Amino acid sequence: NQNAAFTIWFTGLSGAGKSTIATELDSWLFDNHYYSYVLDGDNTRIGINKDLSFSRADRGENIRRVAEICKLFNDAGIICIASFISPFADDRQKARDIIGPDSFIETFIDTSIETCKQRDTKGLYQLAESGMLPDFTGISSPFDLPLNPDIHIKTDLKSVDECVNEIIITLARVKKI
Ligand code: GGZ
Repeated sequence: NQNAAFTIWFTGLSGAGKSTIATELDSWLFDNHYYSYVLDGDNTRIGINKDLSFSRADRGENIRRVAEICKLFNDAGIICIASFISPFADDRQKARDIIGPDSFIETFIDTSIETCKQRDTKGLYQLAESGMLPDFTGISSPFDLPLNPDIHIKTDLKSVDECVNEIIITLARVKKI
């Protein structure tokens, strides 16, 4: 495939479904003969970003480094699916600037905080609400709503497959995949 690679940037709360949708999209891309890679907190915060906390400044540095990695992947011809809470609008804008505006597809995985709290797969919301986990996004740290995302997926009433299909339809339109 001759088209330039790009980055699909997922933003959304913890428990919104970013990783699940990212994994399914990654597997669709593989099945359709695209090279792609998922970057998320799990594979970056244990390695290249293990010196970073969840303070305002460290989240900014987290997003900056990840954006630089996405740019390298894209240069190598690989589609990046970046799955980070990335709660601050100015960090997301900086990521767009680093990756290049034509290669950055901001995708808001929009799940209500009530749904995220109900899932609470890792018990982090409960910890945060009891005050034992400071600076937790949505509880004690802000999430700037994306005002003009390239793709807006309202997950609450949709299946994972429906969410992935919506993304693919938009990628087909704007990126000719
Ligand atoms: C938010 C936190 C926090 C705090 C630990 N705030 O749902 P998870 O558990 O598995 O994924 C979340 C992950 C968020 O890392 P990111 O690199 O995506 O965040 S950011 O973009 O804001 O830099 C969550 C877990 O780390 N986690 N503490 N205080 N999420």
